[in-house]
Amino acid sequence: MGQLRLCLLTFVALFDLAAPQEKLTAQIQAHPPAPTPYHQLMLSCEVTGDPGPQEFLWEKKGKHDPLQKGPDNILFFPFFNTTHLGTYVCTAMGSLGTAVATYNLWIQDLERHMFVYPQETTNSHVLVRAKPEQPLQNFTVCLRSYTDLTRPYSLFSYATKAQDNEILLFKPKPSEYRFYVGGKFVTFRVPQSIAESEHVCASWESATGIVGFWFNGKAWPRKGLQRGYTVGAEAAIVLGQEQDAFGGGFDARQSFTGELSAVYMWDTGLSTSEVMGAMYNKLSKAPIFGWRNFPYKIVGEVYLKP
Ligand SMILES: *[C@@H]1O[C@H](CO)[C@@H](O)[C@H](O)[C@H]1NC(C)=O
Ligand SMILES: *[C@@H]1O[C@H](CO)[C@@H](O)[C@H](O)[C@H]1NC(C)=O
Ligand SMILES: [Ca+2]
Repeated sequence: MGQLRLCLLTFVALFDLAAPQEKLTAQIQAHPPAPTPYHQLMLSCEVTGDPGPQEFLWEKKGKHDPLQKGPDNILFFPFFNTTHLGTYVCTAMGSLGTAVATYNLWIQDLERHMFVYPQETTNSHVLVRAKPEQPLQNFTVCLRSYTDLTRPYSLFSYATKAQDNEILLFKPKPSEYRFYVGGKFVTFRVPQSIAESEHVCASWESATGIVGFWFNGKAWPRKGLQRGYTVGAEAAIVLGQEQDAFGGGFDARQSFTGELSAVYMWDTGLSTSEVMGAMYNKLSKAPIFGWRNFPYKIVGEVYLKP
């Protein structure tokens, strides 16, 4: 009897040891998510599964010496430049074990490239693989387009699960841009150009509801929209199709054909001189994502061409 009890106790103890413990995991995150040359950049090593004190070892692949070791989970670059590109490894050591995370720090400089949408389709688009870290009170979107379409088309479609037209830059006809925030829109009339590319920026500020619009670098009279609104951060961002559902619900009759380039989004407003900079891919503010580091996925028939 006593032996059985001992046996049971042993069994319980063994079972206890084998019980699944939360595993220590690490992940590296970049802030801002799209690194911009000559701006500051932070890589943070985020650990889950260990509340205790930790130590972080930062290394770069191909470099012999460790970059940093200590309790700091942040690797800081005051002026990020191309010499910093490469693969970074963070080893987090805690009371519950060790976890390793890697991060590929890259820049795809698209300065002389554009997305070409050769024909009307129901599905072809570019999916932007970055989004704001937090809901937006301010933002600016800029891009350049070149098309001979005269029917309506969508350039920049930012949908949340709650609102498919959370942010939308839409051209209903050649002489008009429509800019939506939270499902409501304002209209900007523009000169009708033939065989000319058009650069536009649109900005919005929640505190006043003021919408800024720049056409080929010139500021248009400001308008107002959705004062006090907050733009959701959990977004599907699509170039060249209009979303009527989160990540889908496209309509070929609103699809874009032609060329698209210099796409940028910031979580701030811009001045006219900053808009002019964006026209030439010269930035003075780090964007959420931008043409100099544009994480994207092509779906269907869109080509990246010089
Ligand atoms: C990049 O930054 C490092 C400092 O982190 C500096 O020594 C180097 O000169 C910079 N390179 C360029 C090309 O700006
Ligand atoms: C939004 O912009 C306004 C005006 O420039 C500024 O006062 C405010 O702090 C900004 N809000 C955020 C969350 O950045
Ligand atoms: Ca829509």
